[in-house]
Amino acid sequence: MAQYTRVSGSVGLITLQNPPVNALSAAVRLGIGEAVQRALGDQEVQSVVICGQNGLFCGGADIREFGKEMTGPPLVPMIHAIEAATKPVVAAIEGSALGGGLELALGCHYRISHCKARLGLPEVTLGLLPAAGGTQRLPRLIGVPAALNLITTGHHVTAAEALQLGIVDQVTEHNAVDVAVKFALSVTGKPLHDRRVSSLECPAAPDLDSLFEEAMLKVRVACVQAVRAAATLPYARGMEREKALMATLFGSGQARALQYFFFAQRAVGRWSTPGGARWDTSQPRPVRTAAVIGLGTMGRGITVALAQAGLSVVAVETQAKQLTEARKAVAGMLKRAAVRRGTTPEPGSITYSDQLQAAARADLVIEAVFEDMEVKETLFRQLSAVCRPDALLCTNTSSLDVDHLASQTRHPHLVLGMHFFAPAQAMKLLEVVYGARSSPTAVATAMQLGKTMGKVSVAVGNCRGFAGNRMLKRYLEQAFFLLEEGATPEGVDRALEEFGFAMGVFRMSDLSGLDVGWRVRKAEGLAQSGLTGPSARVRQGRRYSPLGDLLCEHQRFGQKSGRGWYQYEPDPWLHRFLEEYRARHGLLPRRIDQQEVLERCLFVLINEGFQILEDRIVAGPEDIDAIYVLGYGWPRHRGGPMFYAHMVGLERVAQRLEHYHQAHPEVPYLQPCGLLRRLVASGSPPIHRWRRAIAGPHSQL
Ligand code: 3H9
Repeated sequence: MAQYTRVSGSVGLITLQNPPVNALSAAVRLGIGEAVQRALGDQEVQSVVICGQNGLFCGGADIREFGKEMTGPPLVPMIHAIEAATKPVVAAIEGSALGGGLELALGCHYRISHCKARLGLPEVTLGLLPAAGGTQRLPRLIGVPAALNLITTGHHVTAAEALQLGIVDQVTEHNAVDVAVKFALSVTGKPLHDRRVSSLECPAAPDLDSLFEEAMLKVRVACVQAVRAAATLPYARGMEREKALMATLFGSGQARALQYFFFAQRAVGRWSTPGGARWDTSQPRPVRTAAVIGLGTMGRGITVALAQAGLSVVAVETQAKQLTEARKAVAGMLKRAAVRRGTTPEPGSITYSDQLQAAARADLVIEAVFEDMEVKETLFRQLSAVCRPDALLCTNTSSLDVDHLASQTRHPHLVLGMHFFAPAQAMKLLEVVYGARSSPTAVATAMQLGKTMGKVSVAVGNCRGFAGNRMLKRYLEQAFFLLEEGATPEGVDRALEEFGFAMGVFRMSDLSGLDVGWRVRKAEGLAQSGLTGPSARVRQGRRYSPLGDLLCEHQRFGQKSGRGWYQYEPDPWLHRFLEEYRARHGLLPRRIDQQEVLERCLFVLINEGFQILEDRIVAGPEDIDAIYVLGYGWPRHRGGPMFYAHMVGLERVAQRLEHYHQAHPEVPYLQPCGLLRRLVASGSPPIHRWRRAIAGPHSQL
């Protein structure tokens, strides 16, 4: 909808009304078109201002309409009509002008922006391009290099940057609508021919060809082609090109995955637990002071993330040397972040101590000490004695039992996992792990704190490895089995990297350090040295690969020791080692193609994802996808493992798993889990219907 009023005697004010972001839905497009006609036909009106209600100009096209049949008037002719108007039209930009919202503003003759507004063309992040004239008008307005940069990265700019670039005409600290109305009165009757961006010549840039060639190498080809059309063709032909390119993108799998992920990231905020706690019925408690216990790599990152979120932080480390080093490291991280943002580091929000007692007054405590149950048990008992009785006690464990830690305290309902990902100050993902006794308020508080830190928080039930690491275990296991059967680390990594992972599984393990998993496997009784014969490759009655353990026994811990799955200097050791290992265990190497690598590694991970859904560890597939894209490097343009399964087809995933299970009956996780089989039997419903299908006693399966 769009509301039309007349203000200050002669200004027609059009207000976009579609909460929460005034997206350009069919009704809004219709409303704007009608309001523009009214304003232009109103004899009393000399100029027009377009704004959005509730301090937000417009978040762009309504993404929920994509993929559905188009209804309502199209955007492009509507923007043309605004630009062609003979009365000046001024955009009053507050909050955001993104995508189609900015394209609408570019169709106006003037743009006034509030100083806190952000502007951008983020379509590329949804697998699209700005197809309401954005690729044609922006280069004409600000030149090809700057426009190419904004369109191909999707980056938002601040109002000050937009002014500098020439996107907006004026920036104000006051109410942008009031300023725009005054401005509209001042430009009444002025000629408009040089204010219509589509009629401007694209500013000349030196060596345009090499600029486009270079951009082609780095970015989305369609965006570059569309901007090239702006630089080389008349406006009308450029618009045809923009439309044709958009049509090729619109139905692509990438665009569908990126749009799905846009909503998935937001859906995880509407969390629920099997116990009935929900985001909309649970009130978070305010957290003003947080304590971090243990200032190793994770503790330091968490301290920085909390301080940057404006909390007062008490950072506790009992080892003097570590405390001194941490203090320096944290100050360095804050300084670097401030330089990046062009601000000065916030002073005085962190106090350091070598005494646990310093955490006594904190609203919430996050422990990030060594990953060892005994150490953590003792700490939780001490915290329970030292801290306020209403303090939330959180553990940053990546795998240990949250319920067990809760049982060490006086108030188990206030104990939770807050599983950060390294580097904690930068990674977007936070797993909030609730135990059997965690209260809804505790969950809501940790979820809210994650949001305050700029993270996407996902509520996850307590189980070994929670959601992310539990799935990762199956993926790693298959990668090891593939090596046993004849694959090489290079071959497996190549397949995964071509799929879209920034790093294959072995390169990733080398980076994070092989000794970490080895320590965990030793504690679980899985890593045992000196075993020979068939028992060397079996644990707890199932196939087990000791390859990771053997590498550690050879002091190959990954990049930190100069060697892991890869040698960082010429060294044929690993291939010889694998050959000897296969010969010792009577394994005949075979050629393993990329398809098998992907299916074995990814489908087993997806299968575990279905099991996690069935176990009600998370509430829906979006939770798993958010975890995998934001925490485990799953390529965003593939939407996440569960969305990928939906795209591939559940029947195919189940069939291929069955096929591999028959070939490897000693690997039970290759057998399609119950939920996957039931979904296939019920006709493979689309992903947005899985939640309903899983939902307990009312299950439709
Ligand atoms: C486009 O414009 C194509 C054009 O070139 C035209 C081609 C012909 N549509 O993020 P939030 C929902 S493509 C529908 O939490 P914030 C969102 O799902 C579009 N819904 O708020 C959430 O719903 P829920 C290019 C949208 O204040 C709620 O609004 N534009 C849209 O943190 C609140 O969202 C973009 O890519 C939308 N366009 O941030 C901009 N946008 O409450 C996408 C949001 O049910 N939007 N929703 O979970 C954003 O970046 C942020 O939402 C914004 C506000 C910065 C605007």
